[in-house]
Amino acid sequence: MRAQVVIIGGGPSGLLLGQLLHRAGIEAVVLERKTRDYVLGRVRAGVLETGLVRLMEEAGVVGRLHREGFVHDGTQIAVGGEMFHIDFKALTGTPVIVYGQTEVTRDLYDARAVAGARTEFEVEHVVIHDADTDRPYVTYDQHGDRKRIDCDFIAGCDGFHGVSRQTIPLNVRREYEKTYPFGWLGVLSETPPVHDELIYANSDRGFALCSMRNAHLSRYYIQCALSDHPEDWTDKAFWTELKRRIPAEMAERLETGPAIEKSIAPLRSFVTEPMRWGRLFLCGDAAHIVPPTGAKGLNTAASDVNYLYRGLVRYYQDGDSEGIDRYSEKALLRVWKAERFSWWFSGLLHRYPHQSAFDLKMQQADLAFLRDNESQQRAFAENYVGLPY
Ligand code: FAS
Ligand code: PHB
Repeated sequence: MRAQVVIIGGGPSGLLLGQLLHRAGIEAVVLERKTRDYVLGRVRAGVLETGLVRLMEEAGVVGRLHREGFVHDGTQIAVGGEMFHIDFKALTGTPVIVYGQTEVTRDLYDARAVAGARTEFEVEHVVIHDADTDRPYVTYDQHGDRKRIDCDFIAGCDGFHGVSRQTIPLNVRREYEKTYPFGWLGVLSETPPVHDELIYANSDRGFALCSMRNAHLSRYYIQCALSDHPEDWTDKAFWTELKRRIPAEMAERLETGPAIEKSIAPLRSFVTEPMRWGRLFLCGDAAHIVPPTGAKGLNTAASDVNYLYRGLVRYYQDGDSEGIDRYSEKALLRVWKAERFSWWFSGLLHRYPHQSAFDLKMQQADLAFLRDNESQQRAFAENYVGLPY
């Protein structure tokens, strides 16, 4: 079999790239390890930058997003029981959209099915061959049969644990990593959000985040020990701890309910360079990971897709390879800015083991500066709503 582009991974990166390429008349096959329902069962990101929304518009997949997504003009930052607001709209003219990654992925799968574009589920043992030649191909097993797809290009959209990054030889790859000494315990509950904006909280008991998916579905997180497991936390224990970390007024009005999903995500900053090797291009979590504090994971995957999509269109339509040749350089410029913001924002809000009294004073001064200084708030807002592509 042959395709112009093979996309490994049917998460948001792979599906968004596939849909954009399809609309440009470029044939791409998506290979996904799991089933559609398994992929949709993951609860992850919740905040979309307008850059991602514009790409979804270009992909022709924004009906539900515009109907059901919440436009947020700002966010709340809570410090030791007091809250202050950062007004994205006033500071940058740009809002963010709150719409779950699960729904983005669902919309993209539905669009792909309507377009009749090819997605192979439950593939195993994907191997990338000859990526450093002009005749690459991919082999994989599916329901006991070995299959092969010859192609022009391969997009590695298979996340942090995929095969794509590992295909790039160790003597070519440079990896940068920082792990964090805590995780996020997340709960999804069929309860109304506690506030109409997100609340990021720095409390002396640790970080907490109050988010949402819609008017009847809320998403909450608390910083937890890396040794914790979701089953260590009863719903009651979770709600009690969350209430202790958010302002009293919010704690009083918080509506609790059964957790319909409860999971722990470790936090990591990670980047691999380069994001291209021959005919193989890495996109999204396959190339980089951020702590979810700044809501940059999904959104930085989208900017990768933007650069790769436009580079491939230029190649196929104009025979001009400059876009794909500069892909890694351009994508990494924005990746590192998202890494910096996510690292900085995580340092501002979390309590670190062995934080000295001086470190705590620095954190509090940083928070006070953000509260009191308009230019610091503008810099925050510009990063949060999304730096330009
Ligand atoms: P994904 O990991 O989403 O998708 C990769 C796909 O490739 C998966 O469907 C996988 O099954 C498939 N795959 C893997 N190996 C394969 C192989 N060998 N062959 C075929 N297919 C293969 N970001 C935020 O902004 N906010 C958050 O709150 C947030 N929470 C997160 C919580 C968790 C537990 C995790 C892991 C990530 C979280 N993220 C969050 C980041 C997340 O949203 C990612 O940035 C986003 O999923 C990136 O999308 P993809 O690059 O498509 O990778
Ligand atoms: C979420 O709603 O899941 C969410 C929102 C903002 C973040 C992280 C996660 O920074």
